[in-house]
Amino acid sequence: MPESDSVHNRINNLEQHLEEENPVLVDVIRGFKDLDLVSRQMGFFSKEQSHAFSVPWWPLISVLGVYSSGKSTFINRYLDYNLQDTGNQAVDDKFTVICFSDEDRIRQLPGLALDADPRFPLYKITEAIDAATPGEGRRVDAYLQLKTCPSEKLRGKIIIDSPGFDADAQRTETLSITRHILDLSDLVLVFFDARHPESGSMSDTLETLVKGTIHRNDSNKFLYILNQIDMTAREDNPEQVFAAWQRALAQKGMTAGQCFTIYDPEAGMPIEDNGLRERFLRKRDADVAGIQERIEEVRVARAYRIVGMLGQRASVLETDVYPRIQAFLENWRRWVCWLNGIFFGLFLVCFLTITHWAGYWNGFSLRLPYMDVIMANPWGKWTLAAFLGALVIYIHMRVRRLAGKQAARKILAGMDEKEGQENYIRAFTKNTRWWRSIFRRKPAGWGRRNMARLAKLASDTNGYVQKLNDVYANPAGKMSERTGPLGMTEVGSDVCVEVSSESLKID
Ligand SMILES: Nc1nc2c(ncn2[C@@H]2O[C@H](COP(=O)(O)OP(=O)(O)OP(=O)(O)O)[C@@H](O)[C@H]2O)c(=O)[nH]1
Ligand SMILES: [Mg+2]
Repeated sequence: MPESDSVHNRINNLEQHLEEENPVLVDVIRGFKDLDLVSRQMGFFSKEQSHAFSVPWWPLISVLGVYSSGKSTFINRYLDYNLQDTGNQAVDDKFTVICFSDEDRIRQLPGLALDADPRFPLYKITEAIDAATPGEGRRVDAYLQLKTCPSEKLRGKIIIDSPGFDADAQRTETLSITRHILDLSDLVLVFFDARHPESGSMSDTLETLVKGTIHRNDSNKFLYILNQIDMTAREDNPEQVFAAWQRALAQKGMTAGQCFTIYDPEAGMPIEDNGLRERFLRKRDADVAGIQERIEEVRVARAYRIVGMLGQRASVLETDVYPRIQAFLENWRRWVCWLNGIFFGLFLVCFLTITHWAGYWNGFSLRLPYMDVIMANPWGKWTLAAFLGALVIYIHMRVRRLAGKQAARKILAGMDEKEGQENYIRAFTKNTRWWRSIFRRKPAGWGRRNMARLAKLASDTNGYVQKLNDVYANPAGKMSERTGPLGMTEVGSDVCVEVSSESLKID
């Protein structure tokens, strides 16, 4: 069964995007297509489904934090594009998902574009908004927008700019989207404002993005950034401001984490004193480079993770899906045999009792009324045989369906995960179609050709890892000690620096 036209187009589209941004992954997409084919032949996937749609192809870097702390300014500087509006009042009231496009201009699209497109991380976000406030999902455009930008820095990643945390104006929907984004993100930059260390927005940010996240098992994807540190140059007291900030973080339970102090030399007031400016710039450049390195790392880590996912999906088909379908088939077979026995047994007993009671038996010979007439007709016995045959087939078919439902209920009840059960139901239905013998042991789609396909996928996966190594384990050797076999989720996620006031001193 081929994929539907819309799936075909979407995958083509994805391939084109990846070709521009990360060509190694184009081969990986082909692997996913093979997996789709096997899944469809097993009946596990419909024409509308594809493994490629549930893969987060682009790593997500989200920028959150205090309002007016320079989040948008930082993104503009990073991308080298004047993409986001900036200003001293709360500027952003929406989340902006920013992704690469090689079009020579910036394009702005409504939130609906994000909700409806599985390539984007906020696919089906309306459901999360609706869960927070029923009916509010319709207003998705009020919360989200999409911008595309041709900045080279965006290749192979997605950045989300967010509205600042504002103690008074925060809405449940915004918090619910924030939580969603935190879960999806590979890296979260939490911005603080060195100008207003006591603001309500600051305490809100601390509460939600520090206290609420330090116990997550992915807490090391959070980078804490004290921005606009240039403002301390006038008083020359960056250490004091930093120490106060650290105390505020520690009060919320954070004792270790990655902290950076930065500023934007063009957005702030120029630092007159040459020596002071040099000191501030040196520290700032080192920290900005540190942040950029983390951003680069997540891109690489994500590419490996996607290859890992391909191998993992193939093995799930073999180790989870296949045994479940087989268990279903065994169950079904047993039920069909039992129910056939019961139905036909009952039928026989009823027939014998009624004919006996009606006196049609003479010893062991049965003389049914009209039998002579039927037998005398040249077509009579064939018609009778056809009628009886059809009756038997009809009963058998009903029994197969009933047994199918019973066996499916049993297998599904034993499954912990409730998601994806409709896929199993589809596969069960395919395996019990009327022409399939109940004695066939192998599930549909599990022929020699598909088994070879899966085996090839497993070996290709290793090849993809090697290709990624060729690209990323570059001569500088920066990534090489962290790259290993499949599933390299640890790349870029294991950095957790002890923070001391000393290590963050400017100079
Ligand atoms: N002094 C100084 N000002 C900065 C710095 N970075 C940004 N600004 C200024 O701070 C103001 C707020 O910057 P934005 O980038 O709009 O801040 P934001 O966090 O995106 O704000 P919201 O979207 O409203 O939450 C702007 O006027 C910037 O010019 C910095 O490093 N130092
Ligand atoms: Mg902003």
